[in-house]
Amino acid sequence: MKTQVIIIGGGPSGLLLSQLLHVRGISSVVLERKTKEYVLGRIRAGVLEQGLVGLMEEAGCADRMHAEGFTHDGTLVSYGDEMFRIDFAKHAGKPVMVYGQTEVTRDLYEAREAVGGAIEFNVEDVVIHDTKSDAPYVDYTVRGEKRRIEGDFVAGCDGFHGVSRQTIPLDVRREYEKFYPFGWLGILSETPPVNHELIYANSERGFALCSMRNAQLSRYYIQCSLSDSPEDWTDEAFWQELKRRIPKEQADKLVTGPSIEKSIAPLRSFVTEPMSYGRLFLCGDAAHIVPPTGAKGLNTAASDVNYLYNALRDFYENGSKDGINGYSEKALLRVWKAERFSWWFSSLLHRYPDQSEFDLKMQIAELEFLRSNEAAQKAMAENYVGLPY
Ligand code: RFL
Ligand code: PHB
Repeated sequence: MKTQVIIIGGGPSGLLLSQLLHVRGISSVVLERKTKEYVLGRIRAGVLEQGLVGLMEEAGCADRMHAEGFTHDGTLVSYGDEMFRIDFAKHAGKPVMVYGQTEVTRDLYEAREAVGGAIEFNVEDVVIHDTKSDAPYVDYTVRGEKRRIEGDFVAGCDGFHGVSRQTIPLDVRREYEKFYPFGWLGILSETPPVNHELIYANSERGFALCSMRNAQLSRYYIQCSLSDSPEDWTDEAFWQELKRRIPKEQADKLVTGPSIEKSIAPLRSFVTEPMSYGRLFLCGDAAHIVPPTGAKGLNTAASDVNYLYNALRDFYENGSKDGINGYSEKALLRVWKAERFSWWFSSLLHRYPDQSEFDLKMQIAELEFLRSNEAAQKAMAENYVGLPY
């Protein structure tokens, strides 16, 4: 089999890239390790930057998002019973879109299927070859049958546990990593959200986040111990703990109900450099991970896709290699800024086991500075809605 761009991974990065290339007449094949149902079963991101919304529009996949998504002009930040709002519209001139990653992925799958886009599911044993040449190829297995696909380029969109990053030799690759000594316990429940905007809460008992998917579907998170498992937490215990971590005024109006999903995610910051090796280009979680505080994971994946898509267009439409040669450097500049913001916002809101009394005072001073200083609010808002591509 032959194509122009071989895409490893059928998550949001791989599907978005594939659909954008299709719009420009560039062919691709997506190789996905799991089934479509499995990919759509993962409950993940919920907040989209305008950059990603724009890419979905360019890909011709934004109609349902515009019909069903919610525009948010600000977010609330609380500490104890204190609460203040960061106004995105005022300070950054842009809103964010609340629309689940599951729905983004579903829309992209539908668009790929509608035009007969090639996606191979259940692929195993993916091995990427010859990315330093002009003719890379990928070997893989489907239901025991060995297959090979040849292309001009390989896009590694296979997430943190994929093979693409590992294809870059260790003497070329440099990895930067930070672990956080806690996780997020998240639940999805068919209840109306406690507030029409998100609430990021710092409390003595640890972080909490009130988010949503729509008017009848809420997503809540609480900071938990890394040794906890979701089964340790009954729904009742979760709601009780959440109520203790958000301002009383909010806790009193929280509508609780049975969870329909409950999971724990560890928090980590991770970046690999470079993000390309010959004709292999890494996008999204394959190259970097952020802690979810600040909602930058999917959005940073989208900005990588934006740079790679434009670089490939420039190659096929104008014969220019400047974009593909500059991809890694350009993508990393923005990646590190998203890493900084996610690390800063995480540090501001969580309880760390080794925090001293002094450290706690610093957190509160920083929160009060943010609450009272317009320049700090502007910096926060600009980062949250997304730095320019
Ligand atoms: P994905 O989504 O992991 O998709 C990679 C795909 O590659 C497949 N794969 C392979 N395929 C073929 N061969 C192999 N060897 C393969 N190995 C893996 C996998 O099956 C999978 O389908 O990566 P991608 O596309 O780069 O997308 C990244 C996003 O999923 C991720 O950054 C976000 O979900 C992070 N994130 C959030 N991001 C935001 O922008 N806003 C948010 O509000 C937000 N909230 C979150 C989040 C992530 C969370 N968790 C669970 C990590 C909340 C949570 C709780
Ligand atoms: C979510 O709705 O899942 C969500 C929202 C904001 C975040 C992280 C996750 O910062």
